[in-house]
Amino acid sequence: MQAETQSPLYAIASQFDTARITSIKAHGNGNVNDTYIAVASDKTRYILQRVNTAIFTSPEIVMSNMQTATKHLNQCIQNRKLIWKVQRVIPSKTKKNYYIHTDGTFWRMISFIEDAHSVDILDSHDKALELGKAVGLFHSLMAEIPHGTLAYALEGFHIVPQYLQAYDKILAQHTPLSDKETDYALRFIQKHRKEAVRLETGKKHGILPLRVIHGDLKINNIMFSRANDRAISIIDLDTVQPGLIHYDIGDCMRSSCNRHGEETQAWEEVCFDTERLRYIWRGYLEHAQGLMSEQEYAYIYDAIFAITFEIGLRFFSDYLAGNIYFKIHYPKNNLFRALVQFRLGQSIHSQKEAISRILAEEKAKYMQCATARS
Ligand code: GN1
Ligand code: MG
Repeated sequence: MQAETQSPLYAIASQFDTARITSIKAHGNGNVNDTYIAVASDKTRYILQRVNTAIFTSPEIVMSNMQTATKHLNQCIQNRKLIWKVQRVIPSKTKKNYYIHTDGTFWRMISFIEDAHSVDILDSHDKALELGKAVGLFHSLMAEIPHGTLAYALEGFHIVPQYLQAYDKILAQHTPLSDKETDYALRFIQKHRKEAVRLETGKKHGILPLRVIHGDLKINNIMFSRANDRAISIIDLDTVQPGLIHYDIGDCMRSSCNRHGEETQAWEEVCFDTERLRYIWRGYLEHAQGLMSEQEYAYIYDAIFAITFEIGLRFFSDYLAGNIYFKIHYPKNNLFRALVQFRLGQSIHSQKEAISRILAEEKAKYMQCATARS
């Protein structure tokens, strides 16, 4: 115990304004930051994180965006009596919302959402509905913050043409080995690169407006109550910044409608589950149906395809570049992650009609109910 509390992590945790920290353990499976659970002598649990400053090069912006978002969410909860939990940023003893250690590393502490859990794979339609409601609620509340009040925590985030440019550059420098997996990835990117930029075209033409987005709305950032399986929080507010809500919707759908999860090596079995889509979309519309124009609705299929393509492209580019961005657990981890997304993308592409039909059906149903209610 003595040796344990001498780890530099304890010195770092002691910089935050909490009771004495008595235990620290690694937590979660984030791909960029290092995350720990710190328990204090009064039994309160906290999340202690080292922010990856090679990626978030202005971490103060991350923290100030996070505070703007959490302040607004807390006000909404109080004023509208919502059943929702928001992570609190714990101040440092010098009253900052972060601590920079003597070795230059950047740390923050946030409250732990108790009595809740996240999932990597949805096991029921009820959870899918709940997940959609959570995302819709989050978007509708964030839309009340003018996007110009937030700075960019990550420039270029989700901008597919920029990821393609970076990929072309990497490819010009490294000739990848020819094997079945790599060939599949190369061919998929080549075949679909034109379709994957549609959101950016919509943005350029003024059809898709900027709003405040989450930026990383994948399935395991949504928390469910242990008591009743209601979605009660959305965590990981690192990338709250101006963007297209389509990025979030795409990210949510690609991560939630893949029953094999993001980390499987059985990539050839991956497919996009349209029934999950139906329930998530239904839940989303319950809270957010008034947010988008008809023209914006017309880009939802494109969003699902584009973000799946984008995440695959980023994994594959990182594999080719020598795994410098995403943490890996085995040498070909990023290659297999990319293949999972590309296979999912292929499945989305081949079900375009069914996906578009489900999106339209649910929207029409919602509109009918809304009219009947009014
Ligand atoms: C990264 O670290 P994590 O899991 O919160 C990445 C997301 C990807 C995700 C894929 C800042 O998020 O964009 O969708 O991995 N975050 C950043 O699992 O690049
Ligand atoms: Mg994240």
